Amino acid sequence: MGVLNVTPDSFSDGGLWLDAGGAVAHGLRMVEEGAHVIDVGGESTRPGADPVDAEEELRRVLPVIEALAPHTRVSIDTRKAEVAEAALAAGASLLNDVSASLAPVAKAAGAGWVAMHMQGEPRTMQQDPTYDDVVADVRAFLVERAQSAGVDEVWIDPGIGFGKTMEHNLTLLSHLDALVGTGYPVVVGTSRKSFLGRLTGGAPAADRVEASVATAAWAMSRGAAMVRVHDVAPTVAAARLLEGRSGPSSGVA
Ligand code: HH2
Repeated sequence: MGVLNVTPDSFSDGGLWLDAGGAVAHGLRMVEEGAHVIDVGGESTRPGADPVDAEEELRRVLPVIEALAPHTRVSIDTRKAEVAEAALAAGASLLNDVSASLAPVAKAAGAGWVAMHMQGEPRTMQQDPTYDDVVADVRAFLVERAQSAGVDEVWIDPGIGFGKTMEHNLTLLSHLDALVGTGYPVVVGTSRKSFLGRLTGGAPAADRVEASVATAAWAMSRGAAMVRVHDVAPTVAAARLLEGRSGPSSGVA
């Protein structure tokens, strides 16, 4: 899943793809590089981000979705039912729902649904995230949402960085099997996130590519069915390497 943020303030690509033509070209480039889904978002959910109204969000995403949908699967990354409905009508077929609350919209549209776990809401979620047991809490939340959704195609996502400390993120990544074991396909988004900056000595977002690819490869090797990334080409290279290693003809122990 390639990330396409049509926003002025996303933490890593904010402002880069505000012009619809540039955004579409970047989306098509990610498809050429091997992305299967392009995730279009018009509101940043980075910690501390200001909310955007539905009209502005739609103005940003609709032309991009309409142009990309004939060429690739498009997902809409939104927390608003109104935006999700319009995006699905415009050609998106997957609802990437960081609030895990829009299943009825996906169901009504016959679309797929990604339920992501978030503690709190973006403006305040990093202030003091606490869990009894982060893996068990996230797993229980996602299974409950997935089971009650009534949607045929449900994906679950631990929501790396959404109301989670670095320790929480690393614990979730090292126990991905707990989510994979639910039987729902798992999505993981670590790409360029701030905990990778901290782990790599303060690298800015654009210099977190290696750490992003390494964590995506880790997630895929632990059974994640989809990774949400900014850097499609090196992630696809890592995915192909993993397939080769574990493929039936590799013969490598
Ligand atoms: N992370 C972000 C946004 N949407 N969706 C899913 N399913 N999983 C994620 O981990 C996830 C997500 C945050 O990253 P980004 O879109 O790059 O930045 P911003 O929210 O600032 O636009």
